[in-house]
Amino acid sequence: MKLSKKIMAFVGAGLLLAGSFGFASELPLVIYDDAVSEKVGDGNWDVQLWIPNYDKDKSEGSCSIMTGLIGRYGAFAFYFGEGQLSEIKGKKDNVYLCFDVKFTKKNQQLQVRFVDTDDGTKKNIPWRLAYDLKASDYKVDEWCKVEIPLASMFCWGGWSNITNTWTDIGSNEFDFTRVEKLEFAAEEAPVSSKFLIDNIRIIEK
Ligand SMILES: [Ca+2]
Repeated sequence: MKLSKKIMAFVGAGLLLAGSFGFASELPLVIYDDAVSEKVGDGNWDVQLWIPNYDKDKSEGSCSIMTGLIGRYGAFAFYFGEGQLSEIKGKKDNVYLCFDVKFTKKNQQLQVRFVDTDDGTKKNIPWRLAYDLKASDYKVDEWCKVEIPLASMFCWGGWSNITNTWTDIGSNEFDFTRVEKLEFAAEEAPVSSKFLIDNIRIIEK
């Protein structure tokens, strides 16, 4: 797992300040506009392309992210502090994950998902709340606005990196009081080409 300096500092702060690190973010929460927000950390693994794109090709502002070349199960992710998304619990029906994306190939596909914390116990399984993002559902080679109602995302289980076990889920047990990260993961297949993403945020309507 390749972590940026920012996320390393973030993890360190989380360890050092455990107990005082839990803060809730007001909505809307900007995760990325022209840079990754100071309110979140970021990291990626098995992602060969992840660069700021300052040329004209962005959906707004001065910069977007050019990414891609992601191996199967590779992902880029944005990390939250303990309890940072707890405000969403109870009003999920009015909350949306939004971003702008420009695909370059019709076969590009990612799973976008919130992932809960993992402590290796059955009490805190890292449930995934997911949406399958497929270029085939959008136009290619132009910026598209994606707006995902959190109520439409599906909870399909959890993989623990501590116990190396998968747990199926029968009902929606995803817990917004302990979200660790938002991942863009090559779950079904590698993404062997580039694409652009911008303006990632969580909003309330
Ligand atoms: Ca931008």
